[in-house]
Amino acid sequence: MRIAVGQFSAATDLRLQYCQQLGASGVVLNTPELPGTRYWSYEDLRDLKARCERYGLRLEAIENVPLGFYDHAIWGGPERDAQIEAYQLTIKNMGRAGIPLLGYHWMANGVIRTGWEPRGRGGAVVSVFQADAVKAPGPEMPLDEEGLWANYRYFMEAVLPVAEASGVQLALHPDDPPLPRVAGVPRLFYSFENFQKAAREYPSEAWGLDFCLGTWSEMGPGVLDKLRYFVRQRRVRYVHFRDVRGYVPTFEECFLGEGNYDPVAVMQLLLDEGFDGFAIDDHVPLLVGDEGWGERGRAYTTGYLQGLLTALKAVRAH
Ligand SMILES: [Mn+2]
Repeated sequence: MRIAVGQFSAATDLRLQYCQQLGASGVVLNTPELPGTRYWSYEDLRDLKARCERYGLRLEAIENVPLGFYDHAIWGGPERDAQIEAYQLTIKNMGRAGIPLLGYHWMANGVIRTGWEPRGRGGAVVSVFQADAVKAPGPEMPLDEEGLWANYRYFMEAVLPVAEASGVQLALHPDDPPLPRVAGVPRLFYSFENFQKAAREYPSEAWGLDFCLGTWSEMGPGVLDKLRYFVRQRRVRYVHFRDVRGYVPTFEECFLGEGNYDPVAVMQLLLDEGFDGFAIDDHVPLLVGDEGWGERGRAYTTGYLQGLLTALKAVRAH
């Protein structure tokens, strides 16, 4: 098990140097800034990986292609087949470039928050969600949960075999916020039951999870049991370490250890179960002086995880 740093899209020298300074084992690029309006080329992916490696960082995963690469696949639009073909090409090119993991989600309208407010410790700025404050109803979606399932199956049937043949694993992030419908748009991966159902349908090694502790904990109590269930099934490819206070329909993000779960118990569980993937930061509270990506909040989170992992390993070695 190792600690990487993620949630950035431009692999600049300064950013990679910063990750190296934090002592990260690797990085996850989130929707990397690469040329291409439908798919990413082998050459660009190969060069991206080489850039990271020049800083001693493993490119652990790419998280999310632009939503415009596969939005029609999610809601069943006219470009669906063309998008799926291009998505297959991205997977093949990732495999050829030696990038083993592609994170994705199945949200037609993405992550939704109703505010960023100084509600964290000492006035740290955190994201907030209140279902009754969701404004601007999304576009009318002639779609329901069954339709989302059907589109998901259609997509998986097309991309899973390509992922298997390419040596690439797919890692599914839960819908955030995990509600059956947000801003008038239906959702699919908002419950343990729906994840279980998908896991049963896809026994493939290429079907895995980006287990976002924040989002999973927003669903309600018992996040440790859900994590243990999927870790034991060898489905968890990596973990988003982010803490949240409260459950849907109302929650706010917070510093690790202040929210819905005990980070020590989570790390202990991962070690006990022999988890051999990695953990990364996710959203982080913004500290004084932070803006944008939040270097200070990320350094805090990454150091916290590294210290926790180091301490628990040392205790086990005795
Ligand atoms: Mn997440």
